[in-house]
Amino acid sequence: MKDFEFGPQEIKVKVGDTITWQNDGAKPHSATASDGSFDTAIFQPGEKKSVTFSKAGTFKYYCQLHGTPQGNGMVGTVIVE
Ligand SMILES: [Cu+2]
Repeated sequence: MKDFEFGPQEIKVKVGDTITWQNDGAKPHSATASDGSFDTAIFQPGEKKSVTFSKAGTFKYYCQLHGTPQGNGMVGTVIVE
């Protein structure tokens, strides 16, 4: 993540995989699932947070500070296969 986007914006992983978000921006950010299934909480520049995906599905997520659960602003998608 940077200010103010996730890269890549969409990622495909397998069930059981772990995604690590690294905050390479100058502002705090979060990766928060729109359906509430995961949340890194807000974390600071230079920090990393990991989430393991144990269920298949398409998970939209957003930054609590710069996006919305409806998909506006700083948002991304995790596809778990
Ligand atoms: Cu943010």
